[in-house]
Amino acid sequence: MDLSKRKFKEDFKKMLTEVYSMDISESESTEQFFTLGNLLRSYSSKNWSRTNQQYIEKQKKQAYYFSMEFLLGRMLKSNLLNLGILDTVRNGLQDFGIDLEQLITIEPDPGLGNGGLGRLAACFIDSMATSEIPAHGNGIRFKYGLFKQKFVNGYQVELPENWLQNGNVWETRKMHAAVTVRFYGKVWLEQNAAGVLEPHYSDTQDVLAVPYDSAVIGYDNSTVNTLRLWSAEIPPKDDITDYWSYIHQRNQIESISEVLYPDDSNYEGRLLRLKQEYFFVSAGIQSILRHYKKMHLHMNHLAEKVAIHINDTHPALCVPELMRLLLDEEHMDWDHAWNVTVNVMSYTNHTIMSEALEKWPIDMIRSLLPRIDQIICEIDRRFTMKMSTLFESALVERTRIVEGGNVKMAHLAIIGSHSVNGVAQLHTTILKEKVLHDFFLIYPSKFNNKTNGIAQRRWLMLANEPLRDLIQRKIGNEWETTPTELNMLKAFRDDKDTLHELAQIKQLNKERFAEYIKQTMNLEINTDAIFDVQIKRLHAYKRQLLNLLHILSLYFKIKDDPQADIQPRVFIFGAKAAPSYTYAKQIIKLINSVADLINQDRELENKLKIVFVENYGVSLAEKIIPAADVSEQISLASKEASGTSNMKLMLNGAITLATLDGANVEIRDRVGDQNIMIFGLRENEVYQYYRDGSYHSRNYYERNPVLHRILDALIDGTIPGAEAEGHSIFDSLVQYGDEYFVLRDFDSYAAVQERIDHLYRDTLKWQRMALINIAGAGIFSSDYTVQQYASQIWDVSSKVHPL
Ligand code: Z16
Repeated sequence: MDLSKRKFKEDFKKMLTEVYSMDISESESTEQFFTLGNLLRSYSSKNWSRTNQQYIEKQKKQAYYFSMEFLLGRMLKSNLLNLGILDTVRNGLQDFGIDLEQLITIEPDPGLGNGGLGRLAACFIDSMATSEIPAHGNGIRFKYGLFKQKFVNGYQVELPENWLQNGNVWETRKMHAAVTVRFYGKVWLEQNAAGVLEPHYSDTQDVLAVPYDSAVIGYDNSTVNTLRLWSAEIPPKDDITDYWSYIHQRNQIESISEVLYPDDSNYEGRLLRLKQEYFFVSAGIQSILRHYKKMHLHMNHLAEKVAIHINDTHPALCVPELMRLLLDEEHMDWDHAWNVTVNVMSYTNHTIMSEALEKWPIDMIRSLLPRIDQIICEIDRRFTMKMSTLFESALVERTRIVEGGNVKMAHLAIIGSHSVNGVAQLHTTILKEKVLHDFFLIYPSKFNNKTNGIAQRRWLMLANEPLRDLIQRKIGNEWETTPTELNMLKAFRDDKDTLHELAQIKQLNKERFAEYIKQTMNLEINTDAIFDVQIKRLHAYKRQLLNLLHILSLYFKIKDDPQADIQPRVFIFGAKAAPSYTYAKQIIKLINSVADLINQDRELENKLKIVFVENYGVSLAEKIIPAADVSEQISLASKEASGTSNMKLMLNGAITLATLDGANVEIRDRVGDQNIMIFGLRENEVYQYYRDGSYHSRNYYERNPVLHRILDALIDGTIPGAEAEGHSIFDSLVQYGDEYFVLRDFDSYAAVQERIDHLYRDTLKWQRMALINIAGAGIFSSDYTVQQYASQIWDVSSKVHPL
């Protein structure tokens, strides 16, 4: 948008007096932040209503991204950037003596997600608006986001994240758009006057779903889409007979949108979680149908105007809920309703980890959602009947929805969708060949790949302004909306000046991060050291332990020979563990104890440090990623569906140290073997071990002296404070088979770590690799990913055409 500094300053002053009756000199950061937020809302409001108007006028097909999680991160700077007024506002505020970077920290980081899946949804809505795709987000307005992590004596402690405490400046409550969601009760079918069976309900518990809308502002265009998050409230009543039971009921209802479940790739079969899933699914679909009806088109044509995306199985009840509405409210017959539903729905699978697969006891669904239960059973019956004529009965049994008293949500999502996609090439191949092979035999054409992506606006333009400036000076700014243009940087691969500048920028970012660590953790880190970063949820398959064992090997190397020629390293960890995931919490404690041991050892001064940041999340990622030299992507091959921090770190010039897992494979394809450090078992080797059962981790302990010593350190008192954890982790690796092949991959990992140690000493060579990584990262923009969803899955329009 066009905005002069003078106009902005006038607007800002005016808004401050109007809202707070304050002069700038009397105002504090909080008032200034809310003033700026409100001003941005007013700047984008015209485009917001115009966007919606145009969707209606042109009867545009719209996509709705249903996701339990949207891990947005702070929105102030992002909105300023997308509106094209970041510099104007920064300068204007400066004239008032206000520091934008300080104001930014006033905004709470809305952590409405666990990790990759939620952050992907946030990158997608940014990219959809930027690519002018008519698509919106639909989710839950959790009162409490993902818990705040504290370390107490090295142990993770969880505290509530009350992000709404001071209000959310970006949202608008839309009371007129509220809908009712029914739970429990009895349902029966009765013939109406026309002889049609209609459902009747009694004793239901009704919940009012109230939407809160936020603007999703496109970058450098006039598209403003909507993120609609639902809040659960008690329906208005004018006949309250028992006050206390009313209060009780209100609390019960409000608990539905109270808190995000803190499990990443792990399923918790709680009733409240099932309520959450149905709540936002039912509210979202009712609201979509309400909107559709304004166009006065027949319900048979719904799929021409509406696409609904099921992000992982959490919203899989979309399938029976749309069926319910089409059958019961719109009086469609089953076959037409089913045809419409399958054409509307599409589903993304995000993991092959079996513990993540949602299975709900059919009895639980029957009591909570009696009508949905009937519909699921009918879908299952028809599926089984039809497939029995086409496939062997064992395959049909394996693919049924209702089995062993449980509803398999992935099966429901696959059967009820026209598209099923994985999130990286390797992941999609594994789905087709292994995990979902039965379904691939039944529905080969449903399966497709959409490799994940990241929003280069947040992860480069905002997080790393010095790098953005350098790129702009070298190749202009075409890449901001056509990210593969970053390829042009390759022309500078042998340009010493550019490589030196790149090194300087990395150094600056490392110094900034070191300063932050000094301030927040009172820890000094050597900025000449290699900053080696592993930031992701704590999960055994991601193998933070492999990283830690290698750190211990360096520790012993230096202790044995204080003069050892080792390039100094700072190992940076950021990770939250699910509160119920005991093993992951033990690993956190162990890392913290090793950090204490190493960080306090004067002999290791400047050579080895461990920084385990508390409360890792989007805001911290924005500080860490630009300062990273090495990107640790070391999951056991086949287990990480895609990974997305791998892409963010690459885009910021870190060198990837990786197994050939998830999107790492595609990163390798982009940059070539010389510019990435690959190690470890390949996916087929892992599966081979599964088949022949020939992996015996104890042999690695017994026959590898280096490993032997490291593992002994876990149980012989070398690491003070983590005796119990050390024993338990030792046992998991040596005694109980080492499920994720940590010991098997150790040597190969240590070997590439040593290569990194040597490579880093040649700054030009290192920066040449960094540059090739930055140049090759454009393809991993979520702009391309959503453009492919738009054209290949949703059939909705988009500005830029896919590659
Ligand atoms: C999640 O973050 C992911 C998978 C899942 O089943 C549940 C959650 Cl909360 C992650 C994958 O682990 C990761 O590999 C992938 O990059 C990310 O989803 C986005 O697809």
